[in-house]
Amino acid sequence: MQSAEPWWHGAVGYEVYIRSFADSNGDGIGDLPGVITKLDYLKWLGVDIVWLTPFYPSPGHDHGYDVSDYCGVASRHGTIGDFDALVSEIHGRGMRVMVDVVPNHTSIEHPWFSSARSDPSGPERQRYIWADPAPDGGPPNNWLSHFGGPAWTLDEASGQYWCHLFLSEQPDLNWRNPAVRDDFDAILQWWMDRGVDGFRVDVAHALIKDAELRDNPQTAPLHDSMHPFEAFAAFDHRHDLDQPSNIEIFERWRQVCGPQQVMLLGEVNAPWPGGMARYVAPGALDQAFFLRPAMMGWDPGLLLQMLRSMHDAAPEGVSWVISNHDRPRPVTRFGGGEAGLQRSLAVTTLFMALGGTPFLYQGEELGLPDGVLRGDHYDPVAIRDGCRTPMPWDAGPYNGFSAGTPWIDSETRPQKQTVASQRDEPSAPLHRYRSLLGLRRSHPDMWQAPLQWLDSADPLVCALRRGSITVVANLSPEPTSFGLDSSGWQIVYSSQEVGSVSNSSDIVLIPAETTLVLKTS
Ligand code: TEU
Ligand code: CA
Repeated sequence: MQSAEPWWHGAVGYEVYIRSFADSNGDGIGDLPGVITKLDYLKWLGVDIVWLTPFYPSPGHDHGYDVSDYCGVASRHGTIGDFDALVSEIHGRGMRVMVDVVPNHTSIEHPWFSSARSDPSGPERQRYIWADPAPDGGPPNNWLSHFGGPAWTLDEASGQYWCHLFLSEQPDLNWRNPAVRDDFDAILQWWMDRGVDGFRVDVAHALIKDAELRDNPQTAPLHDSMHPFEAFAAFDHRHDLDQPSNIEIFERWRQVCGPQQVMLLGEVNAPWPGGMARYVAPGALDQAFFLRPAMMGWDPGLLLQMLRSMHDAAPEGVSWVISNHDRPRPVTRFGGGEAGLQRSLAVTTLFMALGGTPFLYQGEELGLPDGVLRGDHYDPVAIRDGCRTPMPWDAGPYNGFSAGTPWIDSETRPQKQTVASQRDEPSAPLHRYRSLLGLRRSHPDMWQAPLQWLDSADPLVCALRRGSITVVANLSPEPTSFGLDSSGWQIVYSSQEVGSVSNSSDIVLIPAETTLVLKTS
């Protein structure tokens, strides 16, 4: 039976980076039983969807995004019995569970790759992308890996290169091969049979590659000191990313997952707004993460411009985030300290009034800056370690994350950054986020009523009305006033303390870098 509204309308999601969330057995690595112990917290916070990052068997070159068995649980994260228990505990609390599916590449240790590599003339070979060397013996084309160096590694035995848009230990699947498509249908079905409510699709924009493996045009010079992401950005990725036939794969998945039942949420990094919107057209993905706000520094003019155009191109199709496990935390990116927190909250408050499903990344609700590493980098591209340090539960050893030694060596967080301390402090970020999540429940107009943008002369001010709710985001460094068409209003939420506000006029005063949610009568 199909209900009129997809179940995720009005929902708020929460990303659990499994390695660093909660360790139940003292081996220093977060696990599924650990997540179970924190579900009451997530429910209390107001989370509707729990997204679990990969917990599948994996040699761990990319912390689980190199999968060697798509239908299993790595012993470091628990057992399949633990997974089933977690699903039932999540459902028992009226929440939903989303798992990651990683279709662009497998682990180098996946049995498919072992077969493909060992028998160059066998049918299994075609599951991956192989090519002969260029005439000079080098890589077949100029494609780069996101993580540095060429996107090709030579298999000496066969004399051919395999393609990998990430690490060499993450060989890319050949999505032009029907066998690969069939396998993933079965993988989705396998997890749906275990009760998952949605899939987050890793690098959804990259599955199909140019059939002729043509060179990408280079758009900027390369130099040795470039970070891999900068080198990657020095090319026009017209032949390795965002090929039009990517969408066919998700149209097929839509059939497998059923309309409006199992949510398909893509990690899509395509040109916006039109390129992004194609992935969430009817019959394909339900939503796509719009990751730009999670990648940028504080540039509110650009942020608001992207937000308006992206929202209008796909009003219900964008999942709004400023944080995930791949980039420095927003408090840090947006200027650090109180300013970083205030800006993060102002933006997230605005996100709560848009179509699509906003997601928080673990610890965002505590206003955390990046963690500070004590040892070497663990991440192949270094910049992702600071957001992956353990979730600070309390002021005990390792902030209560583990009774053993955490997999990542980082400084203990100060007490006021912990869940235990913030729960007892009504003015702490945790309570601000909790009230914010609660708004979607107490004021369903915020996501249900038709959205109408309100004019503002200032490009750093964004205002919208949805039924009885008006949201005004003042992202400028100066206070501002905003004219309403009614003098009957009250503030139902403010992203920071605004003190006593007179509501006897039709002008509302908004402090700098603050978003207000108003109810009008
Ligand atoms: O990230 C994909 C990814 O790295 C891109 O979004 C990239 O950041 C962007 O294109 C910059 O050019 C996903 C996972 O979230 C990440 O943790 C994995 O390492 C990666 O895929 C590979 O599976
Ligand atoms: Ca553990």
